[in-house]
Amino acid sequence: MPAIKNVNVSHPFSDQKPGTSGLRKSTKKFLEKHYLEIFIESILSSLDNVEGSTIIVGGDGRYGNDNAIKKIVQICSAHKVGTIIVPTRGLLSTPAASNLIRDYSAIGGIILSASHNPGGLEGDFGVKLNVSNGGPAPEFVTEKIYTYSQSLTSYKLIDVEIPNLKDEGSFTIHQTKLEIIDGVQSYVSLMEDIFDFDQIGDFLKNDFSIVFDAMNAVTGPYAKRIFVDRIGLSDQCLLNSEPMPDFGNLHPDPNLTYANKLADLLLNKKLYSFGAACDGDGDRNMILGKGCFVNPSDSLAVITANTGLVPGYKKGISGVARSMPTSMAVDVVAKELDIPCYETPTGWKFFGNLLDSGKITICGEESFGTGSNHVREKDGLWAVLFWLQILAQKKCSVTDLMQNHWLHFGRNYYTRHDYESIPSEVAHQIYQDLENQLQKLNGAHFASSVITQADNYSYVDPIDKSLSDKQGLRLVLDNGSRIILRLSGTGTKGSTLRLYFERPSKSQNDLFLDPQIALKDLIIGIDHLLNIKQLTKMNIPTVIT
Ligand code: VG1
Ligand code: CO
Repeated sequence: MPAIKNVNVSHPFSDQKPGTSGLRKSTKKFLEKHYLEIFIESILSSLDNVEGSTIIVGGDGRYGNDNAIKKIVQICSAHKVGTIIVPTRGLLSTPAASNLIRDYSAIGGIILSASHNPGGLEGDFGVKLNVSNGGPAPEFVTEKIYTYSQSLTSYKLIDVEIPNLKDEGSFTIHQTKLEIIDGVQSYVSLMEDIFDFDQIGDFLKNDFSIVFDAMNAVTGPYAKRIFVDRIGLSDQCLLNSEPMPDFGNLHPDPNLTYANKLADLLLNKKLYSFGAACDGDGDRNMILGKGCFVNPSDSLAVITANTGLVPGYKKGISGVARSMPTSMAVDVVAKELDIPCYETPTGWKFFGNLLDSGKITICGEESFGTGSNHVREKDGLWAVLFWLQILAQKKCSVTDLMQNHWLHFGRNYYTRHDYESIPSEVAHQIYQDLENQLQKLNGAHFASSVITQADNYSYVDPIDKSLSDKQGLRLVLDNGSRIILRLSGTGTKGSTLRLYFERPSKSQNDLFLDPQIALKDLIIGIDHLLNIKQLTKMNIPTVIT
């Protein structure tokens, strides 16, 4: 039997603090000697009951995926993990990982992904840890990992060759069983349990054309299995469906800027009735109709309003939750449905306790993320299927569905402006400036209204009572409008400033404006207050959602 090898490292790492969703760094940083290994050792040191346990390992296929998986298998076997489950080709979307963790009663999963960040040698790499409920590790766990990483000066591994990950098979490494499985099947079965594929198929084959863009990232194989093999559409409905280490140079962030080719097909050329895209690791989704972009906050509201049309939710939903910067469109729906609506900080980890305790069934974020209690992650393809099921039931277009929703519930105009990768000093200066002004802004006139609340958002988890403070600066106006300012916790270059604007519609005559026009006063007002354009030297944000 191969011996356990101890590897000493000359100095620990000081920069392995996980952000909003895992540890994200440039690919080159992760290739530095011992960098990945120390982080994995820190993860295993932080988890309880590692010996004899089951752990799921996979990633979104970006550069470094296979090598990282093999290293992790070597380190896990040195820690006497009982079983390691790896999907073929090492390809595993974040929601599918969440599902496998739950299916196999694993103590957790290690997902290799920097999500929507570009990949390749010049791009980013990342490691996310999900725990036994299938959800992202809560803050007290990530803090523990960070603490270990700052002091660890050695790690252990079993130095044997790991089989290639192409084919299914069962292997023994030291005392550990390595199972290479079909990673797609169990996720597809879960989707079949929730949705009526036959009804969706009949609808799509009758003159309702769809296109799905996997952005050369992880969702390609899942989408092929669902839409082509199972529902029976031609593979022409799939774009960029082969996962590539550099995502074919695409930036796998499904928004109007980075998924612009898809947006052009739907919004300008109007070639399809429905279009959708997912991000690198398959947890985000963008929904488009012919000539119609669905804002993710509206998507959450529409999904919540229509759960009765989806077999998996026919029995009813217990409640909903949204992240604080997400628009309050879903709050309006929850009120009518007479179910509770929770507000959490940004990041899926904050939904975990609410889902586990049964307080909510559906949740979502403005950042193209929606999900439910079927797993403990946001789920891109689930959201796409949800939309298709609603449309198949109602037999209507995306535009009609959206317009009817607003006519019934009113509209929360919404936009997010991102200033990406700006110098950190500038981002912090702008943030600090607003934070310093909070007190005096309370009660001040702003954009033809009055600020009734100006604070830095803090959250007490209703279940475990843990406190998360400094979660975003927020201005709430008398007329229900909100402006929020946050610094991103997922970027790897400089800092990214996110500004969120929202205003509820005033009447039935105020439903169909361009959001940039409807929110103009707020956008101009905050620029006057903080001088963003001048300080960032940018006339327009990098990304407008
Ligand atoms: C962003 C989004 C947040 C999301 C996170 C992870 O974080 O705003 O809503 O949960 O990405 O998504 P930030 O800190 O950059 O704003 V993913 O698709 O990277 O797992
Ligand atoms: Co993602």
